[in-house]
Amino acid sequence: MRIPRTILKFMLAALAALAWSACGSDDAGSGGGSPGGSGGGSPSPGQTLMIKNFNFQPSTLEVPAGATVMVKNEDRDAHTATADDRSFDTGNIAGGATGSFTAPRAGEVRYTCTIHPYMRGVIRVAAG
Ligand SMILES: [Cu+2]
Repeated sequence: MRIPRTILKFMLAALAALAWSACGSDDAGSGGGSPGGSGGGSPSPGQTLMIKNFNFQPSTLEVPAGATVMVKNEDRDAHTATADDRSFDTGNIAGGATGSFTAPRAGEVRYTCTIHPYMRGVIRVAAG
């Protein structure tokens, strides 16, 4: 059986195109893969502060500098988490609501609830 030359040429071209595009997509796949998927997405539990029964939990929280710390108020009363040095302040967080603040520069920061000044907590901010 004889295949006409034009069809043969066409098939070769198609094959070449196929191989080329396959190679191209393979390149994109291996080149574009970023290392590690561990850093993405939701904040770790370590960066969530809970307020429960007029207590900050944990009473000492360790977070990296610049991290967003979620503050979950599980009481019915409003609370704040306000740094003694004012380096952060959530403002009023209504009962059942969640606020947040950005962890300041590295160091230990004492904070309080401005509505209930006997509520005390510490965050330890790690460098980086
Ligand atoms: Cu309070």
